[in-house]
Amino acid sequence: MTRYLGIDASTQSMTGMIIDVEDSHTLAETSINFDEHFSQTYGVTHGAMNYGNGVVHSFPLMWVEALEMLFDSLRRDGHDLSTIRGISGSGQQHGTVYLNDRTDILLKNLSTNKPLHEQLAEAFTRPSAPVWMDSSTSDQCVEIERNVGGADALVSLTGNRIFERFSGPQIRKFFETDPEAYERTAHISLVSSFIASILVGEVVSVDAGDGSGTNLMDIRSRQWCSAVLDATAPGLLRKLLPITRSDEPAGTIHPYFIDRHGFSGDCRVFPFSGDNPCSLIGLGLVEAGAAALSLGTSDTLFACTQDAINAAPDEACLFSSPDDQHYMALICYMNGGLAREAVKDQYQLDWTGFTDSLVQTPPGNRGALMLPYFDKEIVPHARQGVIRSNLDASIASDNVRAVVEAQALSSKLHTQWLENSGPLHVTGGGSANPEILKIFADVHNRPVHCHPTTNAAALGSALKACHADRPDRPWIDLVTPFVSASAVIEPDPSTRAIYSELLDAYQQLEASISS
Ligand code: XUL
Repeated sequence: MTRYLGIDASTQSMTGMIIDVEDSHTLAETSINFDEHFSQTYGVTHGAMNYGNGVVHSFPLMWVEALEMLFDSLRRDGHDLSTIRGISGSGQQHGTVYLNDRTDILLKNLSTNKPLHEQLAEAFTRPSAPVWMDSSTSDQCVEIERNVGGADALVSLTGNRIFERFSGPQIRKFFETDPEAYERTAHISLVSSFIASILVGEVVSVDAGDGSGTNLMDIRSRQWCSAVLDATAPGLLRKLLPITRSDEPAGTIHPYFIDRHGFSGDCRVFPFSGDNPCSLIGLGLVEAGAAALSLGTSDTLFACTQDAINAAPDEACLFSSPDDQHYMALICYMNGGLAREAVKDQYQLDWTGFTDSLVQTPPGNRGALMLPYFDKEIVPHARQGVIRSNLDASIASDNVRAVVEAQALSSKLHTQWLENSGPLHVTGGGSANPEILKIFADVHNRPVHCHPTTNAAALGSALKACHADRPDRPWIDLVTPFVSASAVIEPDPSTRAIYSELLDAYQQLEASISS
């Protein structure tokens, strides 16, 4: 058996990808969209529930239902799950799942008589899970930083400044607002390790890739950092399992999945990681230097680095790579896919109309600019509110170009410290649109490499499962046949001066609101 399954539990959908590493072939790629299936039952929009004041949660039981639907869908499409040798996966980063002391027994005793979500309904001390879009923890960020001895102390320990969406501040908020439920919480999982736990039938560890998105992990030792745990919430170490190596099996698949979905009893589950760390692998960034752009619900720009970078600006994050050797430096935008969609909806366009607008408008938009803060922004840290400069709000096409150019200009402006000039590898739903990519290629003045799949996180997960199963095979040999560019978009030299001028104007506009 040479087949591996990668599962990506992302913000808006759950995707499964089956690869065969013998002939380097993708056999299946299927997604379950949360809004399509669960907007009625869980009330989600874009996969989450926005409660206002920066509070954004999603529902672990919804992910459980989606997981089963995914397996049903793969089987309906004719895929024999008994041929899968190993599974790994990824989850939207930073989200936390709060489990009570009955969870171990519920997971262990899963029975095929009932669907999973009914059996796990009593497993939570909190029915919803704060996700990466939650920005309601500013007070907790200040408190944790102060408790640790300041921002610099936290960076030197964890590699990261404190971020509202990171798990540490979210956990502290839960402890402060519902101490009784926090006390009853036996385990805190991340989205990634929660899905892996269900497959194995016991609560399993997070890997260092996702552990680094918690503000709780020592970035060098790749283990929990007791000084930060103590600064965050009491008794936290007991609720977190030790961080695991990526190639350490989490366990074999629980008999529930053998009986109900036809998996083989030999199928092993390997640690899941974050969606961005898995995309790093799925785009082939297993050697230092290469950089990538993910145009998903969030937009992220990241690079594989040899060392833990210390010179990064405050807004940058540093994660461990799931290869357990390298690191990844990353910036993350709140106003990515949802900002593009907001403009599309505001002007009552469909995606074809959105793309036509990009075709009809000139590079540089005649100097029109937008700061597309449809929601509070992370890079730079800015409050909600769309700002237009020389941009007529009544002209749909100009606003479409303005949102995409703003995203490209901002990602150029805020990654100059990366000193990275090679091609940009792209993934995420937005990367299926060549007109969007053209703007990124021109603004960054570097080629954009498109990949055969826009689901690099799921592909990276499947590749991770294979590597953990056969650790003797070098990463580069494993990933190369899966990641060769399917198209290359070269920058248009005639736009260079236009975008260089526009970048200065964008920088000034951004600076004018940050004071
Ligand atoms: C990264 C981040 C998002 C989520 C959702 O720091 O918050 O990219 O991982 O994809």
